[in-house]
Parts: sequence; C-alpha cells; structure tokens
Amino acid sequence: MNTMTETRNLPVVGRQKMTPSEAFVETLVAQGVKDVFGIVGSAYMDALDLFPLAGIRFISVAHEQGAGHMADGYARVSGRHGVCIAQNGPGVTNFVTSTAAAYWAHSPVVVVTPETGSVTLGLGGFQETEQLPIFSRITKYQAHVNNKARMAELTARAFDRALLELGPTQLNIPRDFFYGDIECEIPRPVAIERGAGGELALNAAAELLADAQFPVILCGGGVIMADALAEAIRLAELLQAPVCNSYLHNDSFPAGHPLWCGPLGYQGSKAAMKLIAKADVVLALGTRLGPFGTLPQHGLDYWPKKARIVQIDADAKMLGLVKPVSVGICGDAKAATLALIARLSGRTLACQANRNTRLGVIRDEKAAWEAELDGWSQEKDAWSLEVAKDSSHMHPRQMLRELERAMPDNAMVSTDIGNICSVSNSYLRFQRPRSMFAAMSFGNCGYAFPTIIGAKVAAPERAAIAYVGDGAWGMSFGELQTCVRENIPVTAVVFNNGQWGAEKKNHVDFYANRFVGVNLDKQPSWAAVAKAMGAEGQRIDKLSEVGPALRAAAKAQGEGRTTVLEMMVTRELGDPFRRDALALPTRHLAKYKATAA
Ligand SMILES: Cc1ncc(C[n+]2csc(CCOP(=O)(O)OP(=O)(O)O)c2C)c(N)n1
Ligand SMILES: [Mg+2]
Repeated sequence: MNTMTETRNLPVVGRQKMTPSEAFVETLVAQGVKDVFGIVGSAYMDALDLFPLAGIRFISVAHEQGAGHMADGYARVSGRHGVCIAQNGPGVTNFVTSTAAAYWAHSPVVVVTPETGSVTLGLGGFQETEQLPIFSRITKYQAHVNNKARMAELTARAFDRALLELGPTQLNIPRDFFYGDIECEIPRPVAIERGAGGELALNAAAELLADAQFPVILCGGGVIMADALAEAIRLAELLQAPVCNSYLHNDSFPAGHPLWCGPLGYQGSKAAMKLIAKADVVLALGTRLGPFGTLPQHGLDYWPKKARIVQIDADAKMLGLVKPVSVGICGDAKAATLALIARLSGRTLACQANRNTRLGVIRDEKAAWEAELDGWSQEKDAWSLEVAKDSSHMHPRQMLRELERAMPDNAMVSTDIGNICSVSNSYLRFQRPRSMFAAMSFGNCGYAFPTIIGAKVAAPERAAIAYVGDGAWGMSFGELQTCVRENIPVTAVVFNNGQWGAEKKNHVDFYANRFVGVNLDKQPSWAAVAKAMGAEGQRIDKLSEVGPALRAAAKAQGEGRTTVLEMMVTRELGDPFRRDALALPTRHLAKYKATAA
C-alpha cells in the first residue's frame, strides 16, 4: 500500500451531510476495508464509483460464488473482515453457497446485497427476489437498511457482528437508498474483548487437568481465530500432553513440535487417534467437536467415551452440544488457556510423574504412523488395485507425499472436497496458524481455488496453493480469469483422475460398481486450458517431476504468474467420506431387483 492510500483511508469525523453512498463507503473505510470482491452491477454503482478515492480495491471476479469464497479466504488468513458485493437478484443468489461455506468456517465475511428498489418491491420487476429469507439460516446477523438515513449505522453493525459472532453477516440495501442526502456520523468499529470464561468452570477444569494421568489437548479452529497458539504450546508443555488437531485444522498446532500428533477425523493421523483413545482427560480447546470430525477412521473408534472432557468454545451454544462434557467453558481460547496456565503453574500435577512414559508413547505412535505412511504407496482394496494395475499414472498417495516434501515454508494451502483432497489430510503439516483453508463442514466442491485467491490478496508475500480434484476444478477454474486480470498469482494443483472420485467410491463400496455420472470423460487438457487463459499450465506425469514443479510454481508467484499443475493420477480411491451414512441397497419393486444387494 502506498502512503497516499493510507492517508485516504481515514474516515470522515463528526456528524455531517453526505449521500448514503458516501456513508456506506466511509463506514467501510472506518472498518479498515481495503479490498472488496464482486462483480460490477448497476445496483451499487453510485457507491462503487467512490471506491478508488476511498482507497478500496474492487476485485472483479468471474462468478459471485468465487467472490464469496475469496472474502472467506481473505478473512481466514487475516483475521479481518472479508467483503463481497453483487448485483441484486441473480448476483446475490450466486452468493448463497459461499456464504454457507463461510458460516461453517466461522469466517467474518460481510455479504453486501443490494436489493431491488424499495418503491417497486413486491411488484416483480427486474432482478427481484426476497433476499433476507434466503440468507437467514447461513448468516449470524442480517442488517436491512430500512431507511437511507441509517446506512452508516447498519453497515457498521454488520461489520461489528461478523467479528463478534465469527461468521458471515448480510447487509441488505434497497438500491434506491444509495441516493439522496442524509446527515450522519460514521460509527467507529466496536471491538468486544472476550474473556476467559467463568471462574468456577476454569477452577473445575484446572482440577481435572491437575489430576489427569493422561491428558490430551485437542486444538481446534478457535485456537487459530484467537491467535492462541503460543498459549496452547505453553499449556501443552506444562502438562507434557500430546496435542491433536481437530478435523481440517492441521494448522492449529505446529507440526514440528514434539507433542504434536496430527489431525483427528477423516483421513487423519492414526497416532493422534491412538493417543486420544488413551486419554483420561481431554481438553477440547477452541473446538465445537463437530460430529463429522470425530467419526471412526482407519477402523479406529478412538473417541475416549470414558474420559472427562473439558470443552472451551467462544460460542456457549456449542458447549456439550455434540459430545457430553464434564466442564464447559464459554471463553476465548487464548484467555482461557492463560487462565488455566495460571491455575496449574507451580502445582504438582499427576501427569508429571508419568511424563517420560507418555513422551515415549507419543514418539512411538508418531514414528509408527510415519512409517506406515511411507509404506502406504497405493490403496490396497481390490478395485483400486485393478484400476492402478495397468496405469502409467502416479499413485495419489505418493504424489501427495512429494507435494508435502516440496511445500514451501510458510505456505498457505486450501483444499477442496474430493477423495484425493481428503487423503491429503494425512500429508498436510504446518508450522504456523492461518495456513490451511479446507472446505470445512459445508463441504462444497469448488471451494479451494477461489478461497486461496482471497487468501493471497490478504497475504501476498506467502505462497498460495490450492489442492483441487478435477471435478471440483471444472466448477471453479473460471476464476483463473481473476488471477490473470487482477494479477493475483497462485498455484492450483489439480488432481486429474478422470472422475468424481469421492462419489465413485460409494458406487464401488455400496452399488456393485454400477457407475452413474461419476466418470469425467473427454475432459480438456487442464494445462492447455490454463495457458489459453493466460496462466501457466504444466502436465505432470512422473513422481520425480512433482516436487520441482511445485517449487517452480511457488517461485513463479513471486514473479506474478499463476500456474496450474495438472497431476495425472490413477483412478484408485481412498476410504470414503460417509461410510457411516450409506447402506447397501434394498429394492422391493421387481423392475429394480437387479440393483439389490
Ligand atoms: C457443490 C458440490 N456438489 C457435489 C458434491 C458431492 N461430491 C462430493 S465429493 C465429489 C467428487 C469430487 O470429485 P473431484 O473433485 O474430481 O475429486 P476426487 O474425488 O476425484 O479426488 C462430489 C461430486 C459436493 N460436495 N459439492
Ligand atoms: Mg477427480
């Protein structure tokens, strides 16, 4: 940012006459907004016209869903608001999927939704739909500007609530309300400090931890959002407790730390699962303990049902919601951890006596899991062995291991929903928080690529890498236009297995290989498509090419170039997502009997 932008980026002070467009844009300035993602539209053109002089960059994208994901990635890496805006009606409905994804990623995204004009609302004019009901269940707060004089007040509230409640908020503005004269003051951001939680609960938690023989810490997204990593490390070292990452938050504890054990959940670390299974006390730090994230995996039903659980979450409604807990603490992960450290420091802790044995177990389980991963070059089920047998392509696991080895320091990695992206969970390790941006609980294909573009805008100095299956890539590659046009250099690693693999795995396991709609035949060369769109494209056939290609692509980001690495991999498939939720087919009608199990 140049200094001119910096000096412009101060909001006007004091009550004065302005237009609602000016009030809206000045409130963005007051909230520190520097980047807004969207597609241009007449509905908010009067405000957009002010962006350059306000020092706000408008990043013009290919599809509004992409803008929403970019705002999400931007928020997740920076901890600040991500902002997106679109044309009323179809532009706004295109935000639905990415708003839902941001909701489950707990991202403070402000979704600005200009609406059809207030004087024709309900008449079925042009680009009209009721915009509040659509977002009512996927936002933390909805501000509807019901009077143009309230533009600044309601805009500011949408921003404040997004950070307060850690999730997307909607700012709905009838398009005629951008025009006219109003008098108002631009509100300053309201930052509310979260505390450590209730005294009694903290005391009870400290007692449980002090008496624990085998305490285990489970670090979730709350550790990242509260910037509580240093405190989590201190507490883990005080207890000498193994630390697991919650599902898809592999960046919630540094992988280089001796107490780190890796992620729980789908395609997670067996070491983490075996260690938490031994716990007599679990400290669930900054995690809602989402049901999908603790499902049995690798044949291990690891959740320690007899253990005492201490859960800390900033949202009181999450405490004890999914798993029964002994102590629930409604608090900020950082403040609560500090409060526990204060209570435990200098005390005799039961877990100090058996510290060395426990450290030995941690070391052994981690070594065993690494050795297993090293030897796990390909999937061993009958179908996978069959499709890989005559293939000249790479085994996905080996390719993922090579990517892991070549990963640049301090890289940001987003992952999509798919079989290979899921398997990558075993191979993604981070030393710093705000580094992994998975599609989280909403689980939509097409998440990873736009999300990493937004992350790159917030942290241009860091390498930005998206892992994407070829099916999900078909949904999202259009945003290459954004990378090229807006000069946002990233790397997309596209896993070309010629199939919607994650769903095909269900056909294999439950539907006797009756494939319907899962093969992606006649795909274009994604490397060639990338080149045609003005990016770099490279097809990778051999394992030995994987590491050098990733390193070169990361370096090319420094030279402003976006690269698509098209990884040619076999059709073999790892464990499915939802074995828990499928059943072998029952058929009663004669015409469908052939499909019965
Ligand atoms: C938007 C959306 N549509 C459909 C699905 C269902 N779905 C989950 S995984 C998957 C297949 C992903 O295929 P691909 O991206 O090629 O990755 P692969 O599984 O082959 O590694 C699909 C269709 C979804 N999660 N999201
Ligand atoms: Mg695929």
